[in-house]
Amino acid sequence: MRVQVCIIGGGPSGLLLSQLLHLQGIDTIVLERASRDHVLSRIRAGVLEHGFAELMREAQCGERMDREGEIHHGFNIAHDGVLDRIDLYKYSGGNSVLVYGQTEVTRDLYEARDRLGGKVVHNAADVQPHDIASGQPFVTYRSGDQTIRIDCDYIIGADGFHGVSRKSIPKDKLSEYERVYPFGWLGVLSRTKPINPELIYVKHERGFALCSMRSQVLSRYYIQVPLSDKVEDWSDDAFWDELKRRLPPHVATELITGPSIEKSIAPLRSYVAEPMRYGRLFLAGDAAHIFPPTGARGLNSAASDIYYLYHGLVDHYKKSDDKGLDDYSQRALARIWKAQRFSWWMTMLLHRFPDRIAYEDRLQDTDMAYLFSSEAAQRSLAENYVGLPF
Ligand code: RFL
Ligand code: PHB
Repeated sequence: MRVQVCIIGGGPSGLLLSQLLHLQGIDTIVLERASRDHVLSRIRAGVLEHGFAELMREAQCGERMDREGEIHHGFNIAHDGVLDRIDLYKYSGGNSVLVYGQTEVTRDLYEARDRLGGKVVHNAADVQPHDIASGQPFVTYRSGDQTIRIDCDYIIGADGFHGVSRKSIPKDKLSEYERVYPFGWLGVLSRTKPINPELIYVKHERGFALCSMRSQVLSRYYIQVPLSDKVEDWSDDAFWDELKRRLPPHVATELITGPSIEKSIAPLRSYVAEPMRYGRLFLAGDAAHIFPPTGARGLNSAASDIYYLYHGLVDHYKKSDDKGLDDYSQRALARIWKAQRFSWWMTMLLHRFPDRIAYEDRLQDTDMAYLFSSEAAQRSLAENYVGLPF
C-alpha cells in the first residue's frame, strides 16, 4: 500500500494530524499498536488550552467538546491553610482553559476518523520504520502472520514515550535531556461532585495534591506518593483520608467521597529529545517530550507540534514549499522548552522533595509568597497556563 503520510501511533497526536490532513485531501494511515478500547481506557489529561480547542474545531471535532467541556477562567492554589486564586481570564488578557478529558478528545477524534472513512489500523504489531534517511521511506507491521508494507513520503512518529519511532533514530543523531522526579501521582476517578467548581492545586507538607474534574458529576483527584508505592497499597478510604489531610480544613469538609472507578500511579518526568526530525521521520507529542503533569502541558504541547506539522505538510503538498517542514524541529522545540520551563517550575513550587535541604524549603515558601504578592508573577503564570501562542 502507498500513502502520502504514514502515522505511527493512534493517540490524540496521531489521530488529530490524520484528521486535519484528510480534510486537506492528504492521504494518511494511522498504525496503532493497541486496541481502540485500550486507547480509550487511559485516563490522562483534563485541561485543554485555547489553541488545542481551536485545532479540534478546525479538525471538525469540536462540537461535543464545546457542548460538554467547561470553560474555566481561573484555578486555585491551596497553601499554608489558605486558598488563593489565579485569575486566568484577567491576567491572560481574556483567555481561559477548557476542562474536557483526553479520553473524550480521543473518542471524538476516532468518531471523526470513522465518519470520513480514515484508515486507522488497530492491533498493528511490530510496527517498524525503514529507510528513514532516504527519499523512499516505508513502514512495516504485522497483522496475524502477514507482514504489511506501507510506502510513503513521510513518517510521523506519534507513538508516545515508549514507541518505536524515536528509537529508530541513530543514537548519535539525538540529544536527550531528562529529569526524573523522586515521586509519582496517585490518581483516582470517582463518580462524585467535584469539591470545587474550579481546580485546586495543593502544596502541603505531606505532599502535593490536585482536585480536578471531568464534569460536574465526575471528579479526578491526585496525591503525590513515593515511587515505591503500589496502587494496591492504597484502598479508597486511605486515599480519601490522605487527600483530606492535605486540604485546608474549610475545603476538606466539602469533599464528597465515593468508590474509585479508576486508580493508577504515574511517575513524573521531564524529557526532551532533539532534534524532532531525522530524514523523513518527524516526531510529535510524547514521542519527543514528556512533561510532569503539574502544569497540564503534555497534551497541549503535542497539539502545538501537530499544528506546525500540519501546516508544514499542507505547504509541502499544496505549494511545494518546504520551509515549514525544514523549520519544524526548531519551531516546535522553541515552544516545547518554554512549556518545559513552566511545568518544571510548577512542579518545584508545589511538591515536597524528599531530599530537599531547609534552604530550598524556604525558597519554595518565598516563591509562593511572591506569586500572590505580585500581579506580574500571576500574569506570568496565567500566560503560560492558558498556553503560549503557537
Ligand atoms: P500517547 O497518548 O501516548 O499516544 C501514543 C500512541 O501510540 C501507541 N504506540 C504505538 N503504536 C504503534 N506502534 C508502536 N510501537 C507503538 N508504541 C506506542 C500507543 O498505544 C498510544 O496509543 O501520545 P500522544 O498522542 O503524543 O499524546 C500525549 C498525551 O497523551 C500526554 O501528553 C498527556 O496525557 C499528558 N497529560 C496532560 N497533558 C495536558 O496537556 N493536560 C493535562 O491536564 C494532562 N494531565 C497527563 C495528565 C498525563 C498523565 N499521565 C498518566 C502520564 C495527567 C496524567 C496523570
Ligand atoms: C487532570 O484533570 O487529570 C489534570 C488537571 C490538571 C493537571 C493535571 C491533570 O495539571
